[in-house]
Amino acid sequence: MKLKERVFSGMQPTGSLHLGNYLGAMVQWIEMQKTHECIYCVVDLHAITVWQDPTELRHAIRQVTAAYIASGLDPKKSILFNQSQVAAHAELAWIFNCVARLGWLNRMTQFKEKAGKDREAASVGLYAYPNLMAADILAYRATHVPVGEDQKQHLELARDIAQKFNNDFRESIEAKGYADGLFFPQPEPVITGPATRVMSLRDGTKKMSKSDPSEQSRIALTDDAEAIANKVKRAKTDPDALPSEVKGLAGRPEAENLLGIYAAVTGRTLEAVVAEVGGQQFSAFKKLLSDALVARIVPIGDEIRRLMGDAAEIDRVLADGASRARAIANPIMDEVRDIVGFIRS
Ligand code: AQP
Repeated sequence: MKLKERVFSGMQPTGSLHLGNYLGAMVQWIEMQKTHECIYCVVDLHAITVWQDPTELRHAIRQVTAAYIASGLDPKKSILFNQSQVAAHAELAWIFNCVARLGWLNRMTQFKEKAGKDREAASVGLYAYPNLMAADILAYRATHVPVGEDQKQHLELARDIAQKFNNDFRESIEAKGYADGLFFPQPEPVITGPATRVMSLRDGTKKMSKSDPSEQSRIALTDDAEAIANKVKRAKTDPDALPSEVKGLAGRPEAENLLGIYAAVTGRTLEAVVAEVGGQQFSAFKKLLSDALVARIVPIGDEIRRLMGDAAEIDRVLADGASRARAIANPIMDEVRDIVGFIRS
């Protein structure tokens, strides 16, 4: 990829980040900051699409920021801030609410999953969530979005919104000197983390998630060695020994998930770890897995706790990031206002 490209991504401060967030997205974020201009956001506006206690939300915003830094994000190199400090996100989201079609949003599976049976009681924000996500990315005209597999559908919608905006306002866009009518880029998903879909430790068919009521379903980045060992020990398995070939994982979602996690945290392929542990019972393999997780995750948790000891410093990092983010988004938003036909002073 060329250096001109711009990266945007974010995570919700809805609780402690977990192994899925880390392996599905964060590892890729850290990789991309070596080669790209990167903007990484704590998406607090997204978080309030479901109820958040204000005191807990403030804590979670700082904790997710600390987790970004503890995982290897360099706030001097990358731009790191919380979404609500940059008004462009909410403003562009409103414009996109008027560009996106109801039929497009009706197809979003995440809304269906999160709203559950009582759709009438879900917030309007939860429904319009993908429009805000498109605004997050396009307010910076970002070209690449490193995410886990579950965000693929939302990214496709962001691409549709960019294209419809470019088509709807083609004349205006060309009048501003964009000869090709391309104001917004088509943002590309980068779904290449070491494990793009980490599953629950309690059910190999369900995504590991912050909002799962069972703490046992996920490894939090703040878990200590004992908690990690216990969760791995209690992780759901099946009665058979581990297969000695990858194809032997078919129809065994828990085995596939645990081996996938082991491969990802030790930086190897699934084939390589199957060759190492094939034929073992789960009990022996779980010891290896828990040692590998402890070695990788516990130092991150220790660093999160250290950083959380200085809330003022975290707030300072967020303020600095927000001002750098505004410097990119504000001129883009001025152009958007002109393109749409608003008057500005
Ligand atoms: N289980 C997962 N495996 C791989 N990647 C994952 N991501 C989330 N869960 C997994 C990726 O982490 C990034 C941030 O996600 P988010 O916080 O914005 O919200 P989410 O996708 O809805 O994550 P959660 O943990 O499931 O949160 P809740 O429970 O609050 O909804 C994204 O790139 C996502 O793909």
